Amino acid sequence: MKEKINELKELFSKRKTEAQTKEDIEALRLEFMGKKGHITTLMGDFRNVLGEQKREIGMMINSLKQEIEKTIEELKAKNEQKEMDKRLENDKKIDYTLPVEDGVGALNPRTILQKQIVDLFVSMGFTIEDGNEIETEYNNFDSVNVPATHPARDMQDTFWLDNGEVLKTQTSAAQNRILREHGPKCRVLFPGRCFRNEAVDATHENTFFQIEGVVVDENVSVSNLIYFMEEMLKGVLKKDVKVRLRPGFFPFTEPSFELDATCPLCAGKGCGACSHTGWLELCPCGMIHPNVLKEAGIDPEKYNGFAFGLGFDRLVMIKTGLDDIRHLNSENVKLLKQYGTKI
Ligand code: FA5
Repeated sequence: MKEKINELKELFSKRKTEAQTKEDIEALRLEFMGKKGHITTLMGDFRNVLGEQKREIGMMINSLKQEIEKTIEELKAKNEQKEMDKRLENDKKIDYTLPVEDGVGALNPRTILQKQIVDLFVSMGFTIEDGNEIETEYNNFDSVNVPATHPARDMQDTFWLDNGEVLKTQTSAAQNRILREHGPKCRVLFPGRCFRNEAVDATHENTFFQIEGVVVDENVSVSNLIYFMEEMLKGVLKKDVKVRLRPGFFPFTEPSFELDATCPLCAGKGCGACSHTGWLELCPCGMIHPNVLKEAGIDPEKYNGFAFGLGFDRLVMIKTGLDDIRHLNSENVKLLKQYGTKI
């Protein structure tokens, strides 16, 4: 039996030098460790060893088995490293500076539209600010007059983090911070990504974009709001558009409105896109609620203002005729490039 073990040891030494590829190593493993392998057979024979020899032979088999297992693992690791080096060496032969056949991606139509809107508001004296994507519950809800018990919270179900913060549901989440920083005489525009726990369809995404604007001063009126909205839409749609306000409800504005614009596709005559009404619902807005001003340290007796929150994924759809909002979050570069040219 001892002789047999030594023979196997020598055989393994010879075989291991011949194992060059992944397949060779696997064949070697099966030859020695497989169900019908040499070591399995040896273990079977071991049952017949008697008395005193049992301990010594048992130790020899065990030591051989461990050596084979260890060597096979080492061979595998060495081989993987060799293959990785080969792949890296081949990669070096790729010239990443050569022009790509299909071109190099494109700006998302949303990004192009955001830049146009931002430029328009800058020309009207607005400062541009950024908002956080993760917000405190206070900023997203309480600071804009939506306490925990307010039913309006149900309309903006969102993703909550373990620490009690939320993925912001609306750009209005930045209102309190911005009003505190800019004080009572300000015109600020703040675009941002918003998140809601939505049933996704052609016009609803769980991740979408809004552009919010606030103007605070003495004697701000609804006419001022209409003026800025008309200017923005004329600039973006490159058409003469009229706007109208319908009553709406938001806890952070009073009065609140839904702003409609004359349909840019039929110039208000009525078509499929506007359900033959001649109007498109575009942008919720209103006069900032005194509680919101007070919460931001602004005296509502002396100052007032308006705010609007434009969902601009939908404006992209209106402007380009894109039929499904989900394309805007897709990786379909070809389609996004094509629709980007329509902005
Ligand atoms: C708001 O989010 C308010 N914060 C807007 C506002 C700001 C009102 C300031 C008054 C003053 P609303 O939930 O309606 O309101 O969303 C505003 C816009 O975001 C919608 O008109 C729509 O264009 C867009 N929007 C909302 N939810 C989604 C969604 N799931 N997918 C795509 N766009 C959405």
